[in-house]
This record gives sequence, structure tokens and C-alpha cells, in this order.
Amino acid sequence: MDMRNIVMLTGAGVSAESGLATFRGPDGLWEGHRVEDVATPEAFARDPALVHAFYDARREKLGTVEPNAAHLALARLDAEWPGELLLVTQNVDDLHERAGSTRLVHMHGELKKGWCLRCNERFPWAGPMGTGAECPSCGTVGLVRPDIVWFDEMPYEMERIEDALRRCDLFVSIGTSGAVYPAAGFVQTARYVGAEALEMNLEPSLASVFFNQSRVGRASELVPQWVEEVLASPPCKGGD
Ligand code: BV8
Repeated sequence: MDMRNIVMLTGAGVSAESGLATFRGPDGLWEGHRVEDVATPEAFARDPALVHAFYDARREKLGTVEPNAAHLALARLDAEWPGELLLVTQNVDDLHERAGSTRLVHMHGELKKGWCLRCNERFPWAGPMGTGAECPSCGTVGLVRPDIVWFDEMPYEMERIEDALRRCDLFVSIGTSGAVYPAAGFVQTARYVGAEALEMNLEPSLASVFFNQSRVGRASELVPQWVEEVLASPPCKGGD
């Protein structure tokens, strides 16, 4: 099979073994709130302090965890794969980049970034944000929000993602429940253009039916194993 162009999609399951909570597991609630109830523009308008507390707590937690074997294996593939490769993550943690991945898109934004609603600038943000944060660009206080894509907001870099999906020969989904769109629909685009589709997840997902192959287990075991396999069979020299 002429496998040159790979697109991978990751979700919270790839960071679970680093110690970051997933959304829809038993620990999927945050202080009794469903993610869908705090990750929305309406929630932010209604109670900005609550939404900032949700993200400040996760940003703080992120500072205490490390990438796991799955992140490191994906970074190795990024470095060694001679064909096209794009890692699309739904995760807002920075574990993929800390592991070394560079061909990476955060379609749902990033915990360690802020966005000023006055001047529209985006910028790195490491510590707590809270409702009194000052924009490093225009100095306005209290109009800085997390640079996170909430429900009913448009995910980032969709054109780039869709272009990669249309070109791919292999689509791999890792650690995602297939509950959130448009990410959950990527496998259908890949299959439509004739790509192979592989799912690696702790349990079958809502999208499992669309995959040629599903490997069930922990990402820290399945992903390094799969990367070994892929690098052992480099892409065919055939045309694009
Ligand atoms: C948009 C940032 C339009 C926040 C997130 C009705 C039907 C269909 C769709 C909709 C609908 N109503 C509304 C919609 C659209 C909506 C949507 O899909 N809603 C769902 C809930 C029905 N989508 C949107 O609103 C999107 N935007 O559609 O915009 C638009 C168009 C034009 C112009 C303007 C707007 C935006 C969605 C993005 C929302 N933001 N995140 C934050 O992170 O705080 S979504 C959130 O869920 C996270 O990003 C998360 O990544 C994502 C998906 O969750 P998963 O990553 O899959 O995590 P989950 O816990 O669910 O699953 C983990 C999996 O890992 C499990 O399967 C588990 O088994 C597995 N696992 C666990 N441990 C391991 C493991 N696997 C391997 N190893 C392990 N160790």
C-alpha cells in the first residue's frame, strides 16, 4: 500500500497516562461541571471567574506532568517520517510539542495561550489568568480570555487540516471518544479519499465503525508499537 501521507488525530486519551483527566471518563467532570457547560462563550459571559478557574486549574496541573511514551513515539515519527505528516490534536495541553512534535496543529487552541478581546492579539500565557489579567499587547485589563476553542466556536486551521485529509493515505485516531465534531468526522473524509484508517483507543469509540482497523489498549503501549511498525516499512517510492 502506497503509504506516504499520514494524518493523525489525538484526543484526551493520549495525555491520560501523563496524569491529565479526560473529559468523558468517570473523572470527566470538573468540580461537578460538565465540560460542555464551562467550555462555551455563554458560560464565559455568564461567569468569567468560573471559566477562568476551570482553565487556571488545568494550566497549573499541566505544569506538573510530563509527556508519556505515546507523545514521544509520535515525536519520533514526526522526525523520521520522510512523507507528509500532520498531527492534529484536540488537546489543549502542550505535551506533544514538549515531546518534540513540530508538524502539529492545536485545532481546539492551547491552555498556555491568551487572547485579548480588545486588540485581538494572541500571546503565550504560563500562569493563572483570572478576570483581572492585563493584555501584554494593549495593556487592557479584564478582557483577556483563554485561547481555547469553545463549543459553537470555529476550530483553528480547518483549511490546513482538510487539505491534509484530502491528501492522506493513512488516517490514525488515538485516544479520542469521537464525541466532538468536526474532529469526529475527519475519518469519514479520509475514507472518502481512499485512505486507510486506524483507531487506537482504550475502548471502541463512537466512530469505530468508520475505521479499517481498531487496536484497543493504552496509548503508551499501542502507539510506540505502531510507530515501530510504520518506520520499519518506509513509504513506497511510488508517485504521490
Ligand atoms: C463547531 C476545548 C461550528 C475546551 C473542546 C449536535 C450534533 C453534532 C455536533 C454538534 C451538535 N451540537 C453542537 C455540535 C457541534 C459541537 C459538538 O460536536 N458537540 C458535541 C458535544 C455533540 N462542536 C463544536 O461546537 C465545535 N465547533 O462546531 O463550530 C461553527 C461553524 C462555523 C462558524 C462558527 C462555528 C467546537 C468543538 C470544540 C470544543 N472544545 N475543547 C477544553 O479543552 O477545555 S472539545 C473537548 O472534547 C476537548 O477538546 C477534547 O479533546 C474533545 C474531545 O474529547 P476527547 O479528546 O475525545 O476526550 P474524551 O474524554 O471524550 O475521550 C477520551 C478517549 O480516550 C476515550 O475514548 C477513552 O476511552 C480514551 N482513553 C482514555 N485513556 C486512554 C485512552 N485511550 C488510550 N490510552 C489511554 N490511556
